[in-house]
Amino acid sequence: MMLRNISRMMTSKSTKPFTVIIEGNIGSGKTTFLQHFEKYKDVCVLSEPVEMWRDCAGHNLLANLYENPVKWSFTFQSYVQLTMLQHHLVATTKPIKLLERSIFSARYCFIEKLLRDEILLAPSVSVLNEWFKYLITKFNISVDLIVYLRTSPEVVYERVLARNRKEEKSLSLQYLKDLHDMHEKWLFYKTAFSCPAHVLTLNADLDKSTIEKEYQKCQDHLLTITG
Ligand code: DGT
Repeated sequence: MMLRNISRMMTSKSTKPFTVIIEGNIGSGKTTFLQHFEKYKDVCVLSEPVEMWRDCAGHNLLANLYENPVKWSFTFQSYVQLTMLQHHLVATTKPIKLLERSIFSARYCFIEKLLRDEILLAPSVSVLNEWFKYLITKFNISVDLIVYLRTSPEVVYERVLARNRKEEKSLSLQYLKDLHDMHEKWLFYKTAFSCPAHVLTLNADLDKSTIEKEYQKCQDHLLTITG
């Protein structure tokens, strides 16, 4: 069903790449997923702009965020929104474009959580939201498929501890549980916000040695597009 839909889209006259956003909790394996697809010549892979967040004209906004969320969340989310928009707008001649996260998860998961925790207050969220609505209507940032790397919070917590990213030292299991719930409501149960595309859910609790069969499910869909 899905394959037929994608093929139909690709045989239409549009030359826009088939655009896939890769979503999932912190530590769900988005980077590893993207690395798997980097080897295909028909796929344009755009990793998340974390390095830009660590160096905005010399400022480490990611570190600022974790050190003092009340002070820096608005600044951070503003920059995330800009850098995500830039990724959505990257042009490619390749038929498939994969993006790590999106302007949508920034708005629907992270900003929403910051609002619920009262780290961002309603007026600040309103400003970010007005920008969000303006950007998604004025720019062509349409998405054709969402790959949801579904995990359990306990598993990603272990991974976050193991990778030991210096900015993330204060990340708690509770934070990951809350963020998991935001993703679940948006992408799995579909009870919060709208999904900009069909969602393909993969079991991303599997470790690197067994996750290939999950990647294969996505690969089957995508590589059919290029014929
Ligand atoms: P992966 O490959 O699935 O392990 O992906 P990560 O964990 O490297 O990438 P991601 O996007 O889940 O998170 C990178 C860091 O940036 C992490 O500390 C969470 C933070 N982050 C990403 N997007 C946002 C956002 O919109 N708002 C906030 N507050 N933090 C964000």
